[in-house]
Amino acid sequence: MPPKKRVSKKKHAVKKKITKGGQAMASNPQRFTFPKGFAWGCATASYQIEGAWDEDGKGPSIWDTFAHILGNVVDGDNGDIVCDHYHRMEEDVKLMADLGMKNYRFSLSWPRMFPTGDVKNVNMKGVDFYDRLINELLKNGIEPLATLYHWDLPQALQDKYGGMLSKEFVKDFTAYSEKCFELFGDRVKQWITFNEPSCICVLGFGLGMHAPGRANNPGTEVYLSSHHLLLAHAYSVECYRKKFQKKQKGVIGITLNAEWWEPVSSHADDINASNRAMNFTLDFYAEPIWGGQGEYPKTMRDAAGSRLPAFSEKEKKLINGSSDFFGLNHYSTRAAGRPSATTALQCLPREIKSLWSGMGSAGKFFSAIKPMVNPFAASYFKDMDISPYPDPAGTEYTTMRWAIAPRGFRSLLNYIHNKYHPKGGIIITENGLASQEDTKEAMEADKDSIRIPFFKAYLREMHNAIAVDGCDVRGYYAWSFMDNFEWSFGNSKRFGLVRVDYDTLERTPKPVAHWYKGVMDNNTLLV
Ligand code: GBH
Repeated sequence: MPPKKRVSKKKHAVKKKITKGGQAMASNPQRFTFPKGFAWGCATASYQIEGAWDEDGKGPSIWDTFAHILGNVVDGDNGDIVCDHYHRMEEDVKLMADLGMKNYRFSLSWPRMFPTGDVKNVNMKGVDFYDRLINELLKNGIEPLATLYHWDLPQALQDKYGGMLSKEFVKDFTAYSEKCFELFGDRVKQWITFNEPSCICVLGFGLGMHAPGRANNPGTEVYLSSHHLLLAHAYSVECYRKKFQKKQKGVIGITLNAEWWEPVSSHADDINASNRAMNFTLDFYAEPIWGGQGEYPKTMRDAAGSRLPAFSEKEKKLINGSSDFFGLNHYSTRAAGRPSATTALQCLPREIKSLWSGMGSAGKFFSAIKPMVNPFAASYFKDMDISPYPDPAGTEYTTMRWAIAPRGFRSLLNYIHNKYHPKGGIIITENGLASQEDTKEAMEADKDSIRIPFFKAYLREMHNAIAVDGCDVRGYYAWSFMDNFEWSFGNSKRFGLVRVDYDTLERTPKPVAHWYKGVMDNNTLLV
């Protein structure tokens, strides 16, 4: 057991359970059964696991380029090999089946199949890989859920017209998605267009922390890239619905990421700030799709003015209702309050300062915050106009420095359910944690006393949201099947249910994987 942390008893009852829960099961565990047909599984993404970055005709993606530049990723790690899933796919699917997976969410690498981004130029070896993966999954009784875009844009399209900054992206993405429906839609019945628009646009075009690494014009490029992304999503969904859905009988949607933002006090200004934080992160992408009007949140339109492009009447109709379910990735909770000079600079993901100082890339940090502190520069962060505040005393963190706050998960589910009532329900397409407690010795001793309590607490709150609050949640995918390339953090953060030894590439299920199998097999959580 790790040393006990300071936890204030009254305010953090749930957290107390986390530290004490451990492996030890109470003699009379409580049973929490999920709705019939609830979909359980796990998730990965192409660039994070596949490796084989330039093999068999694959073209480079913007993440290949970004990771190959020293100073962008911790320890100079990259996705060249990582888990080598490309060469070990059959073995990995077999392990998934052994671990009781019923559903598997993976992503398709656009440049592996279409090296220049153009669908007229197809790389059959890349197509063949996903063909085999899908067949292998089905053979093992695992239902595939395919994400079309999990961040690895063909570099060729970035070079050609600036990627998502250009409206040309919309038609290229739509054409790419159509090809995927054609190629795989006979077997893939669940599609996600984009994984986490907010990460793509805010981290990629606002902070430069993700590919394509831009931070110079966060007052325009965050909005422009988001706008094109949403249009690409809407046209792709229209294509699926018009040409494929009736015959293939699948569903298509999008996955948004969101922290739950809590007001730091009950003061009206702080409550207002926490609402703005929700608007600028989640509602930015959710309102156009589920808000009924096909429009961005009013707070955002007011703050950004003409820097936030407007949808035409035709586009509004197209985007409104363009998702058959609400895909949600959720990891943590933060506190927001009215802007204050001393906390303004914290309006960054919590981990970012440690990231850039740890890499000796202090320069990147300063260039990212420059537009925020320059009174003449426009910035998405200034438009948001809030300050994040420190977490409540006693908060525990994962190794990403994200607060462990399971109750925020329940609040977020209620927020989405009550605000949007998404048809097709909410599917948790990612939730999980990075923890360092994964040495072989610890695992052999079945000592994973951080991950299991984390999942227990989060699943418990998801059950509350469903059974007590009436939220319509239909599925849950743990992030991630195995340790993998954690973007700017490289291989240093381990999110896997399965451990990967990056020297030998050996896979070893962590204790949490066996525990999770029990939950999935019985559709029931024991606490
Ligand atoms: C997901 O993104 C990705 O889809 C996946 O590829 C990735 O490996 C996984 O999660 C784990 O990171 O400082 O509290 O404001 C994660 C989205 C965006 C979640 C930034 C945390 C900042 C936390 N993340 N956010 S906070």
